Amino acid sequence: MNDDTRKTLAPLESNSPERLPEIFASIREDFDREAAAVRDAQQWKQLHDAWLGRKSGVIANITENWLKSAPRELKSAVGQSLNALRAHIESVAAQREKELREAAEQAALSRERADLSLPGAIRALGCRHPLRQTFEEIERIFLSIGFSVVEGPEIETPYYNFDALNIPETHPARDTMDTFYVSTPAGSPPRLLRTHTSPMQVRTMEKRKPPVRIIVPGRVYRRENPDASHSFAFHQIEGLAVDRDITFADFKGTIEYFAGQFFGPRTRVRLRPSYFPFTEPSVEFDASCSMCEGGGCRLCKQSGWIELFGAGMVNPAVYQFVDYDPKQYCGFAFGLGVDRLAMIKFGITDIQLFFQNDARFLRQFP
Ligand code: FA5
Repeated sequence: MNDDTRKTLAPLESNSPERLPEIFASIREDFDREAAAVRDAQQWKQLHDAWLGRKSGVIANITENWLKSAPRELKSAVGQSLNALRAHIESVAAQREKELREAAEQAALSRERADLSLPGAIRALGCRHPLRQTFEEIERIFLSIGFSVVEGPEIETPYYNFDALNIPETHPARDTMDTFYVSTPAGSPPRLLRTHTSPMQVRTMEKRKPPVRIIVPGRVYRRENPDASHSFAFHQIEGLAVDRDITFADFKGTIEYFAGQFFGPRTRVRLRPSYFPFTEPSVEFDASCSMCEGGGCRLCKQSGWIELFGAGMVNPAVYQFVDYDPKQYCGFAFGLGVDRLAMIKFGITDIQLFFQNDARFLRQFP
């Protein structure tokens, strides 16, 4: 059926009623032929509009021009033929639309087929923070000589942070560790942010009998003005070894073994006498400055040396707080400044860089 025919359906009266089936069969053939010629969705839409369009489609046209004006005796027959024709067209339309949709999907799929030979998207990998690397390296060294790792609370009581370490309230050593106190409800015991990892010496000895060989990694806090080598929150690793017959030679051998493993041969180290209320004798362990290599600079305050940790033989006064017999047991303890060790190891000249999370800095430690 071409466009002209659609527009000019001959009045039904001019066709004899007996020819109705033949007329509708011929219209249906026209549709089938046109539908078979459709190749894509756009052509299909045109055909769909031409036949099923609400205003000027063939079905609408037959309804308007034939059905409505059909003589009474023909109305039912025209109606039935028209319904059969519409049902046929709609079922073909549904089938063709399904086929076209599937064909379009198939075409899209074959266009979008994954090319497995293409290189994948490369994701930027993060890296371990230099302080974490330093913690892991120190732990590895001490684990290899029989120490084990324990951890303790960052919020402490004055008893563990000071008193049980032989630093009573009036002791001047409390002033060297200017302390952050935590506000607590009225009537409850005072709490503070631990100023060093040494409270874990006492907590461990309270729970375990000798032999004890532990290290305690952790964060500590002091009211300090930040500069290139000082921070108000920094990191320490406490070490403690207590047994029968431990001597100063065992202590020196242990920390020299650690220094050799950690720094290698280039960095120079030295021990110098010091004072801590919880060790007797006490020493300070220094390494040559990573920035000036001993010549004197801003980082080492012109001394050529950077203080890395304090250490010494456990003061027998401490054993009394943990019920150890000082006549039977002795040992050594040390408190490594992890940030300072990392600075020397990686040649970092400002401790503040560890805490700024600048990706340009962190990227340098893959
Ligand atoms: C102590 O904290 C003792 N508890 C160490 C100790 C343990 C001695 C066991 C004897 C036996 P000191 O205050 O010196 O000691 O701190 C230890 C190390 O922490 C220092 O050598 C230094 O490397 C580091 N340190 C101290 N203050 C700071 C700071 N503000 N910023 C960064 N590192 C610091």
